[in-house]
Amino acid sequence: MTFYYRPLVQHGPARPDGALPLAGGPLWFTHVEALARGHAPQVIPADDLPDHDLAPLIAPRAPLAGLAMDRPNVMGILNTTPDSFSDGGRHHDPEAALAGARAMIAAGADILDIGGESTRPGAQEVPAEEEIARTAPVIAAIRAEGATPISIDTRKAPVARAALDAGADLVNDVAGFTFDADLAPLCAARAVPVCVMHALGDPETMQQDPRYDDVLLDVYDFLAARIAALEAQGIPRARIVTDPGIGFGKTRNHNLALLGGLALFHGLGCPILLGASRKRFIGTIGGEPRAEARAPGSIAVGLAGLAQGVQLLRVHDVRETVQALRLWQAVRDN
Ligand code: HH2
Repeated sequence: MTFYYRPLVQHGPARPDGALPLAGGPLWFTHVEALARGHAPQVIPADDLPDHDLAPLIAPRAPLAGLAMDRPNVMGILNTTPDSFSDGGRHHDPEAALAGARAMIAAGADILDIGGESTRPGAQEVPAEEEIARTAPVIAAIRAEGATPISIDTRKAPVARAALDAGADLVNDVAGFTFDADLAPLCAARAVPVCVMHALGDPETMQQDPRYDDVLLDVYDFLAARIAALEAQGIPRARIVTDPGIGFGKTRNHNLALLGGLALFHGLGCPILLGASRKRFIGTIGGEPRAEARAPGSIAVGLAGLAQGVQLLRVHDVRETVQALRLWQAVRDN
């Protein structure tokens, strides 16, 4: 039987002797929830864990793209697409994209994620040349103005290559490096960090009745296998970020199960990225049909992620998220 261990994450000064640091950061835990397929979960002392299961939960994470991973970082979303689900068309024009980037940096974004292909449910594939024309000039223009780290959100090697040439620092693939066999070797050769995300199926069909045996454990196993594959292709674990892929082939209940169990993914030994911003379940549960009005629900979900030690929050509403994050940290550290 395979066991999976979810640290029961806590914070604050009432820290018992022997409490263990979560991923080398300020959050800590003394107990874990032991999970196994087909068995009831059990809470056990963290000291009872085998060393090889405990080590990745507590080891400090290396900085990525110049960002410290012992604290939360805000990743601002800049979609240079005409059709993204919440900000489609706003940053399609390169001048508007640059203005959007400047505004996010001024609002406190630690890193920007530039995308040129919508991956909303039902979206169709964009040819690589079109995606390059949308993203590379914007990346070059942002890079010309300063050193803020830039991530390219693409599934395609030619798009990533053009983005890296234009000054991007990280490659974020919503297909978990399963879409284009040339993408992982490119990232290995350029020695850049990557984000590997879980998706069930492709954007065109992924929301048509997604099913899992156990969503939390299935996504964990997928990410573990993808990380092993990337390592075999020359990308060390220290350069990999993981992401459970909220909304990618998931029902509302799947999303909630992943959000509740997020801390499990620290067991992969990589920083965790959470991308829930403005997604459909926030509208459904929060009663807000307009994607652009979902900042409050998105922040609530983001803070729940931070309480579980997530290191990167991918958000549309940078100013609002940065404000919430500062207050959350101030209360936590008081
Ligand atoms: N979500 C979207 C796109 N890229 N990357 C990661 N790592 N994680 C995510 O959750 C994620 C992602 C979808 O959101 P958005 O970019 O706002 O919309 P669209 O795909 O329609 O452009």
